[in-house]
Amino acid sequence: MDWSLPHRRYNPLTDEWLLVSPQRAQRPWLGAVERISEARRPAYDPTCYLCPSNRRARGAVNPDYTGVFVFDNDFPALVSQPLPLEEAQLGSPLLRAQAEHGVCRVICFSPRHDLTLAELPVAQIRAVVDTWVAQCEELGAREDIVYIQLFENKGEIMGASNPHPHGQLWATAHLPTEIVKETRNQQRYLHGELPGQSSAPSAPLLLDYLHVELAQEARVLFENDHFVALVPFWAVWPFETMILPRRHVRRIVELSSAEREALAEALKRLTTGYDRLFEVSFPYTMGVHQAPYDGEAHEEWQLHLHFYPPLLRSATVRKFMVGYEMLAQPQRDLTPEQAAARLRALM
Ligand code: H2U
Ligand code: ZN
Repeated sequence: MDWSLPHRRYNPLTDEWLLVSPQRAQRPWLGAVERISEARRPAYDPTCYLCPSNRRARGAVNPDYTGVFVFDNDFPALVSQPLPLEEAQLGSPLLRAQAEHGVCRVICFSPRHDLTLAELPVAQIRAVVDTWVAQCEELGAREDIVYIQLFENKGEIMGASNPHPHGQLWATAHLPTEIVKETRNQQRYLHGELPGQSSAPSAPLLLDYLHVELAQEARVLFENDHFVALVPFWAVWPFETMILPRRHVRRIVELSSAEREALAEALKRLTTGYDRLFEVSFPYTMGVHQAPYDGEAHEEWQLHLHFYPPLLRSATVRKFMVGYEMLAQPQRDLTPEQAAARLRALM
């Protein structure tokens, strides 16, 4: 196959296809140009609701914290008192609704208003990883919680409401859609039931995938003792990446101390590399995907992190997921291999 011609690629994690149109990468751009604010921020901002000792929007006062600080979101998308979870009776199988409840928390990565994850020392990123683990241990033990989504929305372009370095967690009583898809397809892979498989494999989908990528090298960005960063073969966003553990790890709570340290190093290296790409504090949505906390073993699951950055060709030109992509399927011009080559040189 000629990879410089239009083709489609399969995402086995979601059972979805992606259109790749490499010949189109040179098309001119007369559209929207983003404004990236690069003003230097103070280490402490008296008007920031995440800075230590400041008052938040609903009156709570932050402690004078020095490390990572977690609090219950003052404007949560979910409420935590368990509601009856039965289906509403709406008179048609086409009208389905269920009560949902859960926990929404904000995780401040550092007391420093002016730093990003990329700019924090590895020891502080390690403290963020340890906080993620502690939160999952606590919430994962709850009977009423089956999934914990850890994430960070970074940059105004991604809708982040405050530049103070922070992420969030939303923990829910139902599995969210992306996790349902990834669970189903990892299960199908382990049973040898994904399209193209002739027999059941001995390892989970993403562990076998990692070995393919390490052998082919074209999409690998860097490796350390316990993690590998790569541009997935089926990446949708121009500079989309994943971080994968080398061994079979289902949930973040299973990581050893050395693995947490290695994850912190990988996060530091990937985010600083991203910042060099367009010489701007690189916006993205990133998050941890892990097995449900529903009491099942989930041997099919492999822990991983997704980074979905919106920028396409410069600090100010972003990719839009509109038109054909909203109505039909995602499409990209730059190939994942081209993106990997550019990123690898910066890591
Ligand atoms: P984002 O920047 O990703 O929007 O995250 C900020 C979160 O902080 C957001 O979910 C919460 C918002 O509800 N928040 C508080 O909990 N308290 C506040 O005083 C302001 C913002
Ligand atoms: Zn702040």
